[in-house]
Amino acid sequence: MFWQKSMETMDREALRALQLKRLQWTVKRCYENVPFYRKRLDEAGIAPADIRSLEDLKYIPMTDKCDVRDQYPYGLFACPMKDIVRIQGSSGTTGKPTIVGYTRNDLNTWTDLVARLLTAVGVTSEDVAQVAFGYGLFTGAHGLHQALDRIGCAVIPVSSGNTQRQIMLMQDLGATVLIATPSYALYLAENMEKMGLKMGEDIKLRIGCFGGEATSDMMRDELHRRMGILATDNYGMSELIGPGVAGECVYQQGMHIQEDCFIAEIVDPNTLEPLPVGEVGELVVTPLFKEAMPILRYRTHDITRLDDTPCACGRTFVRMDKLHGRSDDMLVIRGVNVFPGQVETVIAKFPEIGPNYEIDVTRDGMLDKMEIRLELTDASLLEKYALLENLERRLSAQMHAILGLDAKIRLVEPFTLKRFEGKARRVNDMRNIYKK
Ligand code: DLL
Repeated sequence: MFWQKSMETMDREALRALQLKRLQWTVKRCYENVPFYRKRLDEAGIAPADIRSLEDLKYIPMTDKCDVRDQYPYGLFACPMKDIVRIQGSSGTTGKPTIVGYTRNDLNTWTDLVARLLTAVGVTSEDVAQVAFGYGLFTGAHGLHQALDRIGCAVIPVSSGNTQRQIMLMQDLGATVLIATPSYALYLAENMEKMGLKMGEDIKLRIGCFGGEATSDMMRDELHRRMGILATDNYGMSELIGPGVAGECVYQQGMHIQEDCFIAEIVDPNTLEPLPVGEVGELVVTPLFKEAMPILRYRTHDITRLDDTPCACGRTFVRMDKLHGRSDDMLVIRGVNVFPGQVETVIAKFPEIGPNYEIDVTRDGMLDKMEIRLELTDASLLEKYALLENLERRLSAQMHAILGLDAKIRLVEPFTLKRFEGKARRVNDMRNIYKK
């Protein structure tokens, strides 16, 4: 199903022509309205008129998170405050949030972009949609809410948290679509099971639109198994617009990047040189429609791969893989690069282990130590010492094979690891504390 079929299925040549026109508009808007970009572009010796083809994109300097932070709060805005109708942001891990702004037109385009993704996975005006993202500066709740409203769904803005009430409303109001982070959706599923609720009878959910953090294949299958839903993955970022940048269609072969509104590049995260389609690297995105806060070649620090092979859904937009990780999520442990996602790859092969995990990294003298806590799916295993020992040994060997280093495996009882209402935090790197 399509929301704006003519755009979503545009032929590649027409799409490239549209991208170029919109890129030229964006560069000009930045140059003329944002002193930060004028200086950057002048320093690089680029004038807006120099952008004559999409290949010229590579001459434009990249923008990074620190630039957004340095220009806090409004330094990157390209229009007067009278034209701004919404301010959102994302919580930084430290200090002030990243602030982003929208004009009326920005909000309108954003709403359609998200409506496309929802429609692509089968959401219609018949649906009752429960939004369990936290309402606030986070773009997730408002971004999805606006689009659900535009489609004509009955929107239930429950916000995140208060799990029992969340489930009660889901049951009483007959929600058919759930909007949440995948880790919170799993937590909801666990609680529904504990409450003895029957999927399909007490709970009517049929589609889960997840995002804001990775939905691994394992999580997707688990969410499908436990809730009976089509669990779909959606990618976005506040600085780029919020949700609406990319999302899966029903074929779930990667997330279609909405290329009429974004140019996606993959670059080598070390050299920042563009890589050909099919190579794994850092995603760099240039939105092509933003009036309030245009941003040029934004480094997402998200690691992925583009796939331009045709998709059975008919969309002509390239797809991005589920994220392989974040370049700044990478842990360097005893000189070995480790991505938390690798742990998920291992546990996916063990039915005895649930999808939640925690990684502690500590330093003992000069030596980094890694402990991975994993949750058993069946508590009775804890009484079967030989089985447990065997499981631990197999997990250690697999972790060693995938991560390339030894990690201590600790198996814990079901439902004992921390659960999250928003984005999950799986890694506790305590080495700085230990260094002192
Ligand atoms: O998370 C926007 C969003 C909200 C997207 C709801 C989808 C649904 P930020 O708070 O700025 O924006 O965080 C952006 O979250 O750089 C990724 O590292 C991560 N992220 C977002 N979506 C996914 C996903 C929103 N589907 C950062 N898979 C990004 C993996 C994701 N990581």
